Amino acid sequence: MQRTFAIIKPDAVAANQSGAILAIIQKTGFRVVGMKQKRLSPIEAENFYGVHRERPFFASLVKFMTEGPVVVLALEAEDAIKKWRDTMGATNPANAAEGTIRKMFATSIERNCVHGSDAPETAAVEIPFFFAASELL
Ligand code: FUP
Repeated sequence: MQRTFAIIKPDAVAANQSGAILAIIQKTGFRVVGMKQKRLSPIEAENFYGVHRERPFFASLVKFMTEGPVVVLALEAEDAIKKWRDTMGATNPANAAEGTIRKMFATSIERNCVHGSDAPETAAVEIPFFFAASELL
């Protein structure tokens, strides 16, 4: 079993799509190990996306990620990291495959409705960034 970290981003929460996305998550066979709705502070968003600090889209990305509440999730499944990235679809919804969450709900490369860890080392940082051990059930 492997764990990954997911975010339902502000665009999807504001559009009341959290339930639909959660239904896909559960139907796809993930166990929800941790879940909460919160609003990211600018510092949290900047640190979470720290690897992108020098990229031209960084300020806009931080503004987007803090514009309203998000749902943060720790998900468990066999091969969870790849499984969740396959379920999300490509970063740019224009390139996302039919049936993926980003194809269904994302409106642009920035407002792309969900996040997922890209590697085990990333998941190992991202899960404790948002969850205390006692919140992972
Ligand atoms: P992903 O792993 O699919 O979330 O994609 P990246 O780590 O490459 O990018 C992280 C986030 O930065 C994306 F979800 C959206 C944002 N981004 C942009 O806004 N513009 C870009 O050109 C690339 C990424």
